[in-house]
Amino acid sequence: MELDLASNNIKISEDIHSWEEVSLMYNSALKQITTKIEILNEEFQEVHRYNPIEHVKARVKTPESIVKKLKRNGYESTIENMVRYINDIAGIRIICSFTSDIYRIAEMISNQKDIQVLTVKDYIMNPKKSGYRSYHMIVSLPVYLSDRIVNVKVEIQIRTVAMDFWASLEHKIQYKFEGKAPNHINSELHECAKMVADLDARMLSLNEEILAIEDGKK
Ligand code: 0O2
Repeated sequence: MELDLASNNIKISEDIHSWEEVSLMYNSALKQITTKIEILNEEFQEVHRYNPIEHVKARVKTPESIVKKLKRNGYESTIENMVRYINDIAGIRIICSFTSDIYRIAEMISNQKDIQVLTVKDYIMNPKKSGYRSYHMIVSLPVYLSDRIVNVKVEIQIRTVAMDFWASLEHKIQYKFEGKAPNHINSELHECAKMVADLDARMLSLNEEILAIEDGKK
């Protein structure tokens, strides 16, 4: 039997009864995707003598923050609504050095046959009003259980070290002020976001120059 937790037209109540079962599916999906990413990174290191990925963080969203997000979006707190409306119950964040690595990694992930890309939000090409920059993908992948295959959604956020530094501080600030930070803090964050974008661009061009020099020596 194949159960599709990644589709919006599902009747899951008879198949999944508890948070423990939901959590098992999402944890399994995260394990699979983490392994896939490790393999891609190791292969890249082998072929190109260079690691595009600095580090990876994976987490299953806590029931408390799922309930909060459901409430925020006007949905009742049911298992069915969690699975249907919350796209980031399983989340993985991939941190790399350069913006070019982000697109390279996104392409490598999309090319995997058993991964279906459901949506892409490119907040690098189109930063959020807050100044937030990152590349988001919602993907679906099959988890093989003893008696069924379950397609599970995972949110993948890919960003540079600098983007991650900014996003962590901004998240902390918004949490502290419950989303109503004073104007001068928001505009300072906006300025910092511009500096981060500039830093990323300059570091990338510096790296490309170094690579070109190395290539010239071969
Ligand atoms: P938390 O607490 O980090 O989990 P969707 O998830 O697609 O249904 P949304 O919010 O439209 O809904 O998706 P989007 O824009 O792709 O954002 C998803 C996640 O990206 C957020 O999850 C944050 O982790 C991160 N994010 C988005 N915008 C910002 C921002 O302005 N600043 C920071 N620091 N992070 C951001 P959650 O569930 O909102 O929050």
